Amino acid sequence: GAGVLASMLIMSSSALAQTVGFSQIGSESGWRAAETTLTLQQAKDRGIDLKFADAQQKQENQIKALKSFIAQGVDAILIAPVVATGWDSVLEEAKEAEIPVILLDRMVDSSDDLYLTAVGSDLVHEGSVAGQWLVDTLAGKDCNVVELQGTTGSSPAIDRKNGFEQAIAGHDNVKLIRSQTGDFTRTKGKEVMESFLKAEDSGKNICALYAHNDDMAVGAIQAIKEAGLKPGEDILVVSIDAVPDIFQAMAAGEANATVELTPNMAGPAFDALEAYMKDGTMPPKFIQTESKLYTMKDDPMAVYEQKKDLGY
Ligand code: GZL
Repeated sequence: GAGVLASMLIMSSSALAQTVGFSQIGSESGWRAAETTLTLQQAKDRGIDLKFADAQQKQENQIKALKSFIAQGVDAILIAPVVATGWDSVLEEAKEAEIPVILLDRMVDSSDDLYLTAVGSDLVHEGSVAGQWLVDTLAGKDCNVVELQGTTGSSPAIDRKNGFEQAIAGHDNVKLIRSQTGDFTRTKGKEVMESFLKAEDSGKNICALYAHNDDMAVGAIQAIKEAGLKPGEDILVVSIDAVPDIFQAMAAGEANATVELTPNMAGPAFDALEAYMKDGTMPPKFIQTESKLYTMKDDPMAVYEQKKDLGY
């Protein structure tokens, strides 16, 4: 009867968001693939109808996806914003439509009243951890470092560069001699490393590589080997993400250190969304995930075994 129908309506309106639009950057790295796997799994486990849109690393595709989610009248939006700028107008449209937006793993320069919360790591800290590891490992030895940056204009590329430079500042033995974007991909990482090696006396002038993610490092390791040098020894390799393949490289002595980034951004995001949808609980504007340094001394094959089936 009417009573039952009414109670069902009340239940459904106060229940968790039923439909969530997810604008994902693409599948540029193993880490990104794992984040997608975990987000889809978490939505399924929580009974959320997730509308998934892959932007192939193009901002205009993300903006199109958000406009479409708004037109569909989704209950909430998740987005991993490929770059930090250019979001104000579409985020204002979502706000107008009273659709909460949650940022995953990258930040935007828009005012924080245009999103419910952002879930991610301290990207500057990650760069500092990588830089400090290199400073400590060198122990005063002179070292020319080359850097593979992430996607130009993305918050990880900006922040990881800044963090690394903060850590090596004041250590004149560590010199950053070349820095260029590898767009977070293995292919570009290999290509750019090849150009660095050619430009630096076939790599004899390079002592270390800092890559903003493991995928670019894995591509660069291939280039270093093809140049007849030993990655992990002739050229130290430090990067970020802690994907399974970097642990295989470490076990082979071809990579030295990585800073872990959890791919589980959706867990904290959906928890915050649930609380907000249930009774309007406002989450903090930034929900920080942990970063952990792994080196080749941390039993890399054991870590590889733990991570290899997590959807990377
Ligand atoms: C960082 C995240 C980065 C990963 C890369 O929070 O946005 O994007 O480090 C991915 O692997 O491309």
